[in-house]
Amino acid sequence: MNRPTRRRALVTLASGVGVVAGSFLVAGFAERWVVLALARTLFFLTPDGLVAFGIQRLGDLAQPLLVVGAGLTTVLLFGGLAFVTVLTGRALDRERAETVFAVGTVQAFVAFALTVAPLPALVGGAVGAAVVGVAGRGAVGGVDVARRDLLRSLGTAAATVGLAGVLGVRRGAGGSSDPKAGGNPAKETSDSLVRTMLSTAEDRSLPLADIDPLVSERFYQVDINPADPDVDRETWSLTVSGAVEGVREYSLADLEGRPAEHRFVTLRCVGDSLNGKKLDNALWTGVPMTDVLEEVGVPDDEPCCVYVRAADGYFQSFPLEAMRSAFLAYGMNGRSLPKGHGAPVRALVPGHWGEINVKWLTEIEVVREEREGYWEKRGWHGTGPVNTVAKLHSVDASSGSVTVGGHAYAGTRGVSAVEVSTDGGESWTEATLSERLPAAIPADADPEDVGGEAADAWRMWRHEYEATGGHEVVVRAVEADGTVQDDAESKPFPSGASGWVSRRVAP
Ligand SMILES: Nc1nc2c(c(=O)[nH]1)N[C@H]1C(S)=C(S)[C@@H](COP(=O)(O)O)O[C@H]1N2
Ligand SMILES: [Mo]
Repeated sequence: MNRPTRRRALVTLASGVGVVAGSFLVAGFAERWVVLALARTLFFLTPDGLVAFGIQRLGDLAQPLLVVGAGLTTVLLFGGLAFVTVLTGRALDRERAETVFAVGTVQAFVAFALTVAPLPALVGGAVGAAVVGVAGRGAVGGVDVARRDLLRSLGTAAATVGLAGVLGVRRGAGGSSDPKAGGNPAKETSDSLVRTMLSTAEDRSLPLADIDPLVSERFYQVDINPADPDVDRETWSLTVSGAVEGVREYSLADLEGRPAEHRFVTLRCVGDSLNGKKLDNALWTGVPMTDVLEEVGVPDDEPCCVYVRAADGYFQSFPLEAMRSAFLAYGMNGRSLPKGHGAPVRALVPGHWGEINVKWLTEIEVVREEREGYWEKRGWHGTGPVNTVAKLHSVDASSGSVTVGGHAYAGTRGVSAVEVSTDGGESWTEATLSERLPAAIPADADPEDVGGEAADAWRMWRHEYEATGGHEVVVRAVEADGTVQDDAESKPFPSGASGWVSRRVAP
């Protein structure tokens, strides 16, 4: 490549960067951003087998890598378009202004084809054209491409990237109206019943270093797409159809107008590693699914299953029996359901792996045969009940004695004890266990009525002891019926991690 061509290639590559940054200025980190639109397209074109392999191999890195890969591909794509347009302009002996305009038009057109969003596409094309435009005659028409042409282009592209970066940080740092599931919600909500529930959870949490109390401060998030879908609360609806006596469609107002309840429910992802952190608990507000199923009428010959769809293209199928005990949640910790956790409405299915707790829910179809869900098509088996686990996330050896602790969860089987061994599994002691969280309660109940026991919530455990040398701590949960957690070890893929968590502790 001679020098002018090399410089011209760099100018047009900078133009590709300009498109990416310009589109981000308007779209933000959403599907309307060219990079995520391309990521989505690439993801859909990738065979399911390869996706499954990638996710197993890369785990939590898969999604960031996909975004970075799509980002580079987008820059190359729009840079390439600009390069070809500039060469064509030169060959046809076009005016400089004409070529610059053509660059922007081609880029905006292709961006629109990818995103189907006019504004991010237009702004992307405009910045792409500007980056080429500022370069001067040489880069577009003439033979010589001066150094300053290149510098101007790179400077313009870099400035747009900087602006997009600042805007992105602003948006991320509370610029959005979306409430995050963090902080101390008990102090913010005006609902006295919710406040009572949340402060009960706070009071029952065990004092342990480095871990969340009984209501998670940061609730994990697992999604098939890098960006959450934008679902309009006003036009959103949930259709319940299939093998039912009468198909019905519910608006958010319909659901919010029904008798509601508050429930503590814990979620765990089937992809969570044995001592991983994809296990969290919240207080949810919504309506029991039984009420809805009664209303649509399920025939007596009992269809086996449901098939559920969501606004992000996600789908799952699981037993109708599990759906009967489910909950349609539109609130979380006293606020409306955050976008990242499925706004406006998600399903919560007690005791089952996270994946069937479908977010951004739009359709429930009662069906007579089991179908494959999104993850099942990719080799997972995560539609059943969770495995029992006792996590070990808190180790504090800063004062004379050692304190270990964590959360334990057994789905609807319930945790009745956690046993700890500090000698690698030779001998076992019962740990201190947090009191059970209170049971589900109607939203119009009196705060005095808070009581009973949550059917599907984790507990915290804590154990303090004296130790001198390094040693192996092992923990296991005991279910409510006395069953000791299985010690057989398995990896998360395909049906969830199992085994006893153990960790070396050196005081
Ligand atoms: N629509 C939709 N629902 C979804 C998912 C998704 O990608 N799309 N992910 C599922 C998975 S794998 C899990 S573990 C839980 C996680 O819920 P959370 O993100 O609120 O923690 O949501 C489930 N529901
Ligand atoms: Mo999951």
